[in-house]
Amino acid sequence: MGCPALSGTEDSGPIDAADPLSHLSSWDSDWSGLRVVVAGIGKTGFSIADTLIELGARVVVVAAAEDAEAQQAADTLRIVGAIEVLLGEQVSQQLPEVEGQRAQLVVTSPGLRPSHPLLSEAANAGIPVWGDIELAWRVRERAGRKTADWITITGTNGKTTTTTMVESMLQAAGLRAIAVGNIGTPILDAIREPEGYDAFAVELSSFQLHWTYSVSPVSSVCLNLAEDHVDWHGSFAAYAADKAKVYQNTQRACIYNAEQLETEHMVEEAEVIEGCRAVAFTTGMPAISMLGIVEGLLVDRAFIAERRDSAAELAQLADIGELVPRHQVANALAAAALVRAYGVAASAVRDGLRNYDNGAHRIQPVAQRDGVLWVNDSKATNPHAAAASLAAFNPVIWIAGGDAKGTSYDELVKQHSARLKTVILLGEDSSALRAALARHAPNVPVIEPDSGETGMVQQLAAVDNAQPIFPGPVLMARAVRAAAGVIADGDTVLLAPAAASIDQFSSYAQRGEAFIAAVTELLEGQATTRTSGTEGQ
Ligand code: UMA
Repeated sequence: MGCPALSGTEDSGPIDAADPLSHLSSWDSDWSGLRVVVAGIGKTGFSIADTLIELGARVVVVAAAEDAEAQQAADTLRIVGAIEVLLGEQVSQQLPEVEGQRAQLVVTSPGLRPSHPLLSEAANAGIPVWGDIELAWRVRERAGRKTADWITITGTNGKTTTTTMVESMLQAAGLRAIAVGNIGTPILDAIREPEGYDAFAVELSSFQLHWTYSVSPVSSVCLNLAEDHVDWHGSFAAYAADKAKVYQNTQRACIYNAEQLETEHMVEEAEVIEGCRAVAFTTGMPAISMLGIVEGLLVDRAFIAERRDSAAELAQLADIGELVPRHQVANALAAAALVRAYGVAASAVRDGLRNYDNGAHRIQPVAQRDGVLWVNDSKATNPHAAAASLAAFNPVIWIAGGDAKGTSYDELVKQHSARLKTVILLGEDSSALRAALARHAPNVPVIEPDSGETGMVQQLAAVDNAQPIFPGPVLMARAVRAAAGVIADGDTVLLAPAAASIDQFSSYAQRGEAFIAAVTELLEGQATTRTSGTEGQ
């Protein structure tokens, strides 16, 4: 492990071939004059550039985006001291010089693929490439400030839930803690908070893990592994290898999923700090060194002295919430294991679960009427996430489809075909899902809501540049009406797209809101029709 070797650097001091910038290991290291290119000017890129400028580095920012938001961020960075900010698709394809010289470091946003021309150019020139997480690890220590401990969380699904649960448990233990990373708050923003934190619950995407090298968390987990983001990583094996990096250098406990052997193998292969333990979570009865479920209780057989023949009660299943699918129990156990490794008391695990707010768009019951349950799982942006919510209901009218990100639907459809009553397709190109349905669920009716008017909606969007109009909400209303045409007592109408939203919506949140609005309108409309019908009789 380590950064690519840097050839021909003019850095002073001894050069470690594996990490030529190893002397940059705290906020108080000498960052002044370091020539850095920052790639991307979204949330992450801005936080990277802003931090490096504060540290005295010479920073050039480059990004493909040219919209108003990017321009505004560029203006701000120029004012605070960026040497140059270069925006535009073409200019973003090359590695710029910094004040006429080659950069000594590139710090990239997670959205850029490793094969991106700018990053390939850096790698070929032997310039180290870090992500914001690596930079954050290097600057986490600062004289006169509290240094936060890190608990790191990755996995194909359940990251956000588990990260939020960890945050809630840490806070219940009286610690100043915050959820950061892929969840939405760049970690560098939290690091620069003047008051400092005791601990970070760090959600890490595979993109972010790809560019980390020296992070050393107190405890870490890869919750599960299924095919996702193959287009970014190039292959499933490369994706899995990046996910496995979450365990590197873990100090106290690598937490793995006893029901997914791949995660155990990752722990076996990881280089960890001496004394670090491997601890599993299971939704079944726990063996020694595991957390699991016994008679409706979440129990710990890992972080107690008497673990050979007893278990400590942490919480009741009801503490997690009302509608508790199995994967949610797994997330709660993983979160509990992560914080127990950190020394959090059992009562804080329970209080953290009770306080935890199961955010919107994750298997969110929207309405129940005439024996039909309407459920919003817009957050299910890949087949593995959709499998978890499909498994919770039967029979299902399934609203699915969107940007498939190059993944395959065969396994998902094969596994759940028996519970499908009707499938309603969303998405600009639903061919992959349609083909999988034809192969593995040929008798299940497939409805494709008429997309005739969306061309017009898109044209409108082109005219009104300031306010992009997405065709998704119009199509969602049609999908919901189509579902209403086939429902019967006992059915669940489930929005679990198994795909990203960006082809037709601004975000998964907008997709979920559109579903809720369409269901509400439908049911309120029905109520009005019924009332007026009764009046007329
Ligand atoms: N850019 C380029 N060239 C490219 C791609 C992007 O120049 O080829 C530039 C864009 O012009 C723009 C910037 O990069 O200026 C955007 O950077 P970004 O795509 O990395 O997005 P950020 O706004 O920095 O948000 C990122 C995460 N986004 C991605 O990983 C794609 C956010 O996760 C995260 O919340 C945020 O950092 C804070 O840490 C989002 C996500 O979709 C929610 N994550 C994926 C997932 O969860 O599945 C991985």
